[in-house]
Formats: sequence, C-alpha cells, structure tokens
Amino acid sequence: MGCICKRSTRMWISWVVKICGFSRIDLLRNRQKTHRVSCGWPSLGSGYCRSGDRWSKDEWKNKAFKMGCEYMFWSPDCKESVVMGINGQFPGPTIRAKAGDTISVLLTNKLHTEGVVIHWHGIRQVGTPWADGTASISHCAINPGETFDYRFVVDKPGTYFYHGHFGMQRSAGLYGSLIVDVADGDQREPFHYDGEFNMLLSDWWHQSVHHQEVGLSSKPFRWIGEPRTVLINGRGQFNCSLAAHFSNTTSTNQCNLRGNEQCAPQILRVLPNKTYRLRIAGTTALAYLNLAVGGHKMVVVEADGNYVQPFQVEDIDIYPGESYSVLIRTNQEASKNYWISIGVRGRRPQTPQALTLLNFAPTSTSKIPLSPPHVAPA
Ligand SMILES: [Cu+2]
Repeated sequence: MGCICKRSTRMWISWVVKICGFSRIDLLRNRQKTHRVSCGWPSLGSGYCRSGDRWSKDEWKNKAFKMGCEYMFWSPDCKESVVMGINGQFPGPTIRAKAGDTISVLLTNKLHTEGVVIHWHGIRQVGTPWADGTASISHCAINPGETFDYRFVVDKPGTYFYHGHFGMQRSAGLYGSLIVDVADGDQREPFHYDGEFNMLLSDWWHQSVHHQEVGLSSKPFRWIGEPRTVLINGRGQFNCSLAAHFSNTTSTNQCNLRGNEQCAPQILRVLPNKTYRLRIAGTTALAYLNLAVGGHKMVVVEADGNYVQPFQVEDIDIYPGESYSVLIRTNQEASKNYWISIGVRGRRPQTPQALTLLNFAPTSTSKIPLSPPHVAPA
C-alpha cells in the first residue's frame, strides 16, 4: 500500500492553510526549506502555526531535546534481548517541562529498516496534529536516517509518557516519561509532597515484537501468551524473585544481584515522615497491572494529567495508557523496608510479580521485608 500521507498531501495542505491562515505558497516555500521527512509535508509542523517562534540559545537549551532511537542489546529482565532504546538508554530519557512551554524533540530514526513515530501520550496537541505521532493518520512515519522536529505545547501539568506508535515498537521498549510541572508564578499543585519518583510499568516478552504482531493480526488470532516479566522503569527479573523465600514452590530462585546489573531493581529511597509522589505510568502493551506499597496506603491525586478529588486506596489498577499520581506518607517503622509490588491483574498468575523496595534511609537495602508482597487481585 502506498503512503496515505503522500496521497493526501494536497488535502492536508488545504487543511493547514485553513487552521494557520497561511497562504499555500508560504507553506510550500517552508516545506522546501525544512523538508527532512520524505513522506509529504510533516516538517511543516515545526511550530508553523505560531509566528515569531524564534528561540534564544537559552530557550533551546531548556526546551529542546535530541533523541535518536535505535535497537540495542540489553538485559531488561536479566536475559539479554534486543530492545529499542533512545540515546543509548532504556527506557528513553525523561522529558521535563513546565505547563505552557513549547518543547521541541528532534527525533532521529537510527533504525535501519523501519519507520518510527512517537506519540506523546496525554498531550492534547491543540493546533499541532502533525506532532501527535499517529502514524499515517495525522503524521507520516519518520524514515530511517531522517529527523523530525516534534514541536508542541505542553499545556497542562501532569504525569505523561511517550511511546512508539508504529507497529509494536512500544512493546520493543520505545517509551519514556514526560513530566509537566506547574508553570512559574503563582501556580501551585493542589497538594504538598517532599519528593517524587517516576514509575514506568511495562510488560516484556522474550519473543520478538513481530511474533506478537503477527499473532494479533492472524486469523485465527494467536495469543502470544502472558508476559514473561513485568518491568519497573525497564527492570525486572525473569528467572528469580527478590521474594523467593516467601514462595511455596522450591522452583523459584532467590535473586542474587549486586545492584549494578541492567535488571537490578531501582530502589525507592525515602526519609521517614515525609510525603512522596509516585508518578505511575502504564506503558504496557497487553497487560493490566495492579500496584501496592506494603504497609502504606496511597492517596490518588492525579489521573491522566487531571487533578482528582483525593481518595485513599490500598492498591491501584493501571491499564495500558493510564497514568496516575499517588501520595504516600512514610509514617511506618523506619528500621524496615517495604515491598512495592506490581502484578498482572485478572489473569492466572503466570507472570511473576515485579518487585522493588521502599527503603527508609539509613536502613540497609539488603534488609528484606518480613512479610510477603501484596498479590494482585484476580
Ligand atoms: Cu499512546
């Protein structure tokens, strides 16, 4: 099939002219100047609707991000696989901005044989549909070797994330956090906290993403099976458990990690009697998750970039594409550590729980909690 974008270029240009009020000649002239993506006109999207959008050196430093995506060897769950990383990192770097900022992400496709797009999940893209990362709908895939300037306004404070929206690239690991803080000035968050942590939750298989994709589109449909591992910030353990000694089967090995492995858990280090914000994002492809913090209640304060009337929960479900902020008060005994556990919801427990620790400084991180981690409800 030919590229939809190419066939509809004329229609798109008329549409952009309507929205932006530019003449067709201006647009075509600009396309020639900025054309870096071969399929149609998407480079027009680079802030074209805002006149006088020239940035100083300082603004570029604060608001522009360079990202190159590529396949690389990585061991997200202690087994070496190929992941899709950004700038040599997996997951991709966190992008942080203030509400009202225009940000620019120069994304270079370093994959050799595939197009790529990035969707900025939860960002409304008012006036910038070409930056939405919806491949072949409002935006053409970026070809290998090409760069696209995703320039858009982050208009609301909140917890967001970005991920690949081409094929099953998000299952291959193309994702990262996008955090929007309140704007400078009188603006304040409607709640207080002393520190925060990002938690990107994802599902991971040992088969390739092509295996997953072919199965999903086959007739009859072929299910890839339960995820092999659940990852917290790109880290999990597939052949051992941090809590193996609570297991009633002898087949689960206790993990013996030094802490510097790619699959070693990221421990959340906290101080007693403080309030922490956990920014949780569900970047899963197929799994529904449930998260709990041992011994601590959570107060939900934000969902998908919207403040909510705070309410308390023991555990929280996170479906693909959802994001939440919860507050926890570290008011439990500080000489202990507590499990942070994430399980697959509503399925037979074939995927081991993802685990990490809430560690009270200066308690040693080697101190294992005395009780077993919370199990996700069926
Ligand atoms: Cu998305």
